[in-house]
Amino acid sequence: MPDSLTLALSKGRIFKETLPLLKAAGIEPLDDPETSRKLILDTNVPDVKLIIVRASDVPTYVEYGGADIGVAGKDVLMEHPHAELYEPVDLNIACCKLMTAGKPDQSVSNGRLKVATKFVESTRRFYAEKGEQVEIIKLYGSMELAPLVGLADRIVDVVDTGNTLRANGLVPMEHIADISSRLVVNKASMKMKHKRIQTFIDQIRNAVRDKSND
Ligand code: PRT
Ligand code: MG
Repeated sequence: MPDSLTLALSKGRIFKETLPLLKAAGIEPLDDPETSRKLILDTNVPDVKLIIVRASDVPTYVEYGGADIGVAGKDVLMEHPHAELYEPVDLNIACCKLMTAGKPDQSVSNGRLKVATKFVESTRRFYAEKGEQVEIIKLYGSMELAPLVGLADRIVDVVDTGNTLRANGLVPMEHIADISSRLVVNKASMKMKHKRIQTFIDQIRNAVRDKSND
């Protein structure tokens, strides 16, 4: 179908916080990804489908046209600095901060700081801008563990309440970036389905604005 739409979302907080915005655009999924095993969800609009992908895979699906539109955290987008994507709307959802953290008592040993993170690109850029040489250790999750077992001096992770850091005896240190989720759009889709996608973008933008005026 020439003007059908496929939207890529991740389960969890992004899905939950995107739902009310989709609803304002007249789109409601017919299944709940938390209970269904389906990865393609039909919606009340016959030619609009949702695909459920890993948060960090959303830019890839949208860039290569596996989906026309997606919702991705700015933290994830900053790891794909050369992705060919439009980023038309800041959805102001799933907000958090990208930060460095470490043990409170730690005096930095001489030699290079070891920094464990899944955000390698942002971490590299942050320390490069400070002119500090660091060794970056790539992890895929549970970064908080790394300083506790001596794998790293610091971590770079997204922080919301800070409870996870506190529970592991770590403290937030430097603020790297404010993070929220963004609408991203495939460039070819934007050309080929311009009217349909522009209408969707306008509806989402209005829903974000209405929410902030509540
Ligand atoms: O789970 P998966 O590996 O597939 O990906 P993901 O963990 O990146 O996905 P998900 O769904 O957890 O997060 C999606 C997006 O939500 C991220 O890309 C961020 O943009 C945004 N977001 C907002 C957060 C948080 N808040 C957040 N608190 N992502 C992760 N967290 C983690 C945080 O790192 C900590 O481990 O949640 C934990 C609790 O945070 P505190 O500070 O409240 O304790
Ligand atoms: Mg997660």
